[in-house]
Amino acid sequence: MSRKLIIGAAQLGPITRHETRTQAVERMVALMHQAHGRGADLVVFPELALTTFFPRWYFEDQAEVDAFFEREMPGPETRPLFDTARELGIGFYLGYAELALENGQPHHFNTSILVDASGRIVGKYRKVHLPGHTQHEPWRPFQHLEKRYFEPGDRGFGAWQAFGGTMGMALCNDRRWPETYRMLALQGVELMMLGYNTPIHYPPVPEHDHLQGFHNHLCMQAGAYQNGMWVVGVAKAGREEGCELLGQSCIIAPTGEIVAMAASQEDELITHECDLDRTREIREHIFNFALHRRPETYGLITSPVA
Ligand code: ING
Repeated sequence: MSRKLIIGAAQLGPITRHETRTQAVERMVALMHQAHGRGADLVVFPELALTTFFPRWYFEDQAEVDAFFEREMPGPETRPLFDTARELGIGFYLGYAELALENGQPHHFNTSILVDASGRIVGKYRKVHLPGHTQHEPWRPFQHLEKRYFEPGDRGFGAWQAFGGTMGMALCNDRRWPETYRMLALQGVELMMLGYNTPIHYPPVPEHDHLQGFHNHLCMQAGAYQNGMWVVGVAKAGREEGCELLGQSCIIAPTGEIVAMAASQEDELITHECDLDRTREIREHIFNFALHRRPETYGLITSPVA
């Protein structure tokens, strides 16, 4: 029996600072209905999909920062996503800012969850690679304070049996690091999904601004091909609070081919029928890990930087 999944990549346009979670959720529910009309089994939303990308601003007051975080998932404002999942029989990936109380202590993570077609959370991932900086750097036209507002993910890279296959999750900057894909592939992941918020302007190296789209696809296409995995990358796109965010959400086959891509910088659904068994032509041949990998020669990769 073929294991074909119809995947929806649900790109979001800008979310303004004062847009409510309810408004953002309404936009996402509309995209889930659209996906249902195309027979989708799973819809992937962006990173931090419930609010504007707040790490672009420097906040002193932790209460102001915490206002962008979710203390419960689902909560009253996000429950309609879970209800819609159950009603339509569609799963979803959601990126959001997680405020977790562990041993009575608050912890802040850049998080994604995987929810199945019955509305149950089957997996949670906390972003490993946090880009940006921790202190206010006024020389920048906008900040990128993920290292200030989030703790590094404490759960590593996970794999979950769902939707008839092995699913994996990542978030934004993770897609630039080859280790992300390999860690998932070594766990048998056949389809990995990730959301991103990527400013076109990269203040430390502005000469790369015109290459953001190229680098975005380069990383995900290479990761897909070198690990024989479907890769679904979904943007928060467009001019958000004065900051241009890259769009070009896409679905990439295990061959590295982009099989679907968004054409706008707004809310847009793209879909593709992903045959999970197409991972085999790569995993059983050119990147057959058991036959060809030489981990005994790769020790440096996991040793800390000297
Ligand atoms: N955003 C960016 C990303 O990795 C960035 C940060 C932008 C890094 C441009 C390098 C160049 O896509 C997040 N949220 O990680």
